[in-house]
Amino acid sequence: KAMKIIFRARNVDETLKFFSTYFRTVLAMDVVVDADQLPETTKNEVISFFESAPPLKGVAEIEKSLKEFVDRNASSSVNGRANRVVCVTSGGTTVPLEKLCVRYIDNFSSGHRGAASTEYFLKVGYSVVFLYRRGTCQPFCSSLPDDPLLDCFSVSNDSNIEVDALHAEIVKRAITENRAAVAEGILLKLPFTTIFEYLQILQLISVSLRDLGPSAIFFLAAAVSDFYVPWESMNLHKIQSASGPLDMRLAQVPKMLSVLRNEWAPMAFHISFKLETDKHILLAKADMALKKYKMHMVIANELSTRKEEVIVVTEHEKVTVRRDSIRAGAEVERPLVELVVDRHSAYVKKLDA
Ligand code: PAZ
Repeated sequence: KAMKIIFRARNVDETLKFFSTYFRTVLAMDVVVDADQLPETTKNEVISFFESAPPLKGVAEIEKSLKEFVDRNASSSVNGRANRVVCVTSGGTTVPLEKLCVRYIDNFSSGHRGAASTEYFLKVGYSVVFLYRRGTCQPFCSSLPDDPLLDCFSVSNDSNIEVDALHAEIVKRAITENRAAVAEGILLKLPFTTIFEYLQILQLISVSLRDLGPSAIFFLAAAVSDFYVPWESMNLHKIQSASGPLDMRLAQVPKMLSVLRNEWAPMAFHISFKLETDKHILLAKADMALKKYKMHMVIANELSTRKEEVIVVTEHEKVTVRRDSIRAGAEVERPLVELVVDRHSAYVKKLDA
């Protein structure tokens, strides 16, 4: 049975765990949290995160490419596209343990969700800034084998390199569609590795897209670390094992979702993701994120079933979106992006009215 619980909590996570052990599924939970009990996301925390972060490499280049991208896509007549832009984040951030980094903590994400969603957004007329973790899945490449260079190509008798007949179609499609999107200026790819790079580039993107107002979507599918080692307290050299067990304190990453939502791009349509392994707390956590960060949508998914279904949580509805299991090659990202586009259009229309 569904039950709506309203409570005042000191520790929301603990209380949620308590309820979920007694009731099989917590469907909705209105949480009233004392402001002073929340881990404070003050402007100062955010400022000090950025001030103490290592300088972002290639920042002028990134700003230039963003400016060109926005100039090209801000007008509604580009290739018949309706100035709709989405920033898709994809893959996991790393947390370096040393400045000259040998070891790091990683976040799980193959980047498939972000790459596949990018393809569908492009198909329905959006231009995409794809902020992705280096080495993770790329748009138009999901059908390629893991090691395309070694698996798809052979050296012929005359020492030319040829694509094997078996893979010719998918290789041709990956190359032509990717190059066409980049050349047309409707796909801008920006790579990151660390949590510092991710947040620094996300800030640059959001500030660049701010003038697009409600026409821009943030589709935040990347798995972002909650904890990190502040740069100033980080070892320069490789941590040595001779001094015994490692005792390290991780600081909390400031909750940038609130800053993105309220300051960096306040008019945009904001979608965050919530991944859990315990299905009993998934929806309540998604509900909580929706309210706490004032997201327009939170997309809830469980680790083991994330390729089959997701639940789209908004203020007014919870919609389960499933992969069409009858159609070969069907992905859950297709109906998901269709739903996002529908709700985004309604949002733009409402603000325009
Ligand atoms: O990248 P992928 O396709 O393997 O997985 C996608 C995902 C689970 C990382 C994404 O859907 C998601 O939930 N991202 C946010 C994770 C989080 O709660 O931090």
